[in-house]
Amino acid sequence: MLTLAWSLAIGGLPLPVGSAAGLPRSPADQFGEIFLVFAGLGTLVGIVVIGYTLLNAYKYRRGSGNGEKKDVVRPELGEKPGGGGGGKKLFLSFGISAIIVLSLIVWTYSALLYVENAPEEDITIKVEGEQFSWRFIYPNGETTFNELRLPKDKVVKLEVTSTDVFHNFGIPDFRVKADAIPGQTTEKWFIPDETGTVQAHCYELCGAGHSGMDADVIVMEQGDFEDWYAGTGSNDTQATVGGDAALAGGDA
Ligand SMILES: [Cu+2]
Repeated sequence: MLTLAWSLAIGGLPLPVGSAAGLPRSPADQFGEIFLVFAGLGTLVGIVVIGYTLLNAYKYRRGSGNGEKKDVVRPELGEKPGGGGGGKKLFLSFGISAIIVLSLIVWTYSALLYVENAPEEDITIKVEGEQFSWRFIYPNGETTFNELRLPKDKVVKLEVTSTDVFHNFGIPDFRVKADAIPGQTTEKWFIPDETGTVQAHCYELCGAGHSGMDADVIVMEQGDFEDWYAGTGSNDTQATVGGDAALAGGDA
């Protein structure tokens, strides 16, 4: 109960539910919020601890007259110190710490569960890593190399894999990162919320050309994207064949 009250109290954080615009909250928003809460609480705890330390260092400085009462019974050598209020302070500080830590675990876990449970996607794009480039395959078979076009404010699902060695596909601006492993598919979802071009990189050392294994991620207005996508239907078969040919020729 206390845990829940606390998690609701931290900055009045919204629980992970849909945003006002009808779009689900994006993983980038979730991660940003987790970072802010941890950075904020860390700073707060730091200020309290360092502030209290400095306050006492000043209060009990030499010559201040504090802490020098003559009637205090000090323990003799080998004797257990008395006092301490029956451990109330200790109990309180442990209690508060436990509530904070447990609340953070519950809240962070629920936020990450939300990211794990992908909503209904608007478009699914296959991503294939191959030394040393990225191949993007759209639902209509259209295949592009090192260039990923996306519609703004749509739920995008990526199915990431590799045709040779381990790679890792990441778009830092959208907080997306997915292992690209041969024979496996890693799914990731996100919502591109700004038009423009950002970069995707490979995040797994995969060979001599790893550092140049980048791709342009071009986020377009929905209308522009639909126009572009409609124009790609004609080379449907060609694109698929091209993709297969490139796949077969991958080892050459
Ligand atoms: Cu790489």
